[in-house]
Formats: sequence, structure tokens, C-alpha cells
Amino acid sequence: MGTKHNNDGGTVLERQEQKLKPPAMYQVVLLNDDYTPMEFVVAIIQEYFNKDRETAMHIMLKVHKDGRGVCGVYSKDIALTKVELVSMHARKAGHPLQCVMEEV
Ligand code: TYC
Repeated sequence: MGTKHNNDGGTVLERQEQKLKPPAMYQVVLLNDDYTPMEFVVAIIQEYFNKDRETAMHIMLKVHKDGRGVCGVYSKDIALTKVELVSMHARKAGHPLQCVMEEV
């Protein structure tokens, strides 16, 4: 709503056009590498992307075959947090697993 003065000195509320775009969404993507164990990747997908074991296995095998795979789509802050947590977990465990986000 915007405000506008009317002809007897009052103020009226005026409906404005809907100009707000829906917030940008980001896909969180895992990248393949030759060293991270498959079982570790499956556990990561289950833990951080709330997938069941079967879905996690499916995503992991897709990454292994195609080089990349989408684990989920989130708002910017949630996607960024997932990327940070997954990257930290992988580094701590000594694996080179790469996790990135891309606007969709
Ligand atoms: N390519 C890895 C291997 O053969 C498995 C792997 C899958 C690694 C997915 C990373 O995001 C990844 N052990």
C-alpha cells in the first residue's frame, strides 16, 4: 500500500501494483571427484539434505556418472549454510568432496 493525499486534506491508502519478485532460489550441487568414498557421499546426502538412503544412493550415483547432481533447492541463506556445513564435514574427514550453489 502507498499513501496519497485526497482533496479534503485526508490521506488515503492506495493499493500498489505487486512489484516484489519472489526470492531467488538456489540449488545445492555435489561435484564428483575420484577420492571421496561413495558411502561417505551417501551419508552426507542423507544427513544434510534429509533424503532417505535409496534417494541418497540415487543422487550419489548420478554425481559419480554425470559429474554433478542436485541435492536440493533452498533460499539463499539455507543453501549457503548447507554448502558450508557439507564442505566443513568433508574437509574434517579428509575428503576433497566439492559442494556448490547455483541460482535457479
Ligand atoms: N567418484 C567417487 C568414487 O568413485 C564417488 C563420489 C560420488 C565422489 C559423488 C564424489 O560427489 C561425489 N569413490
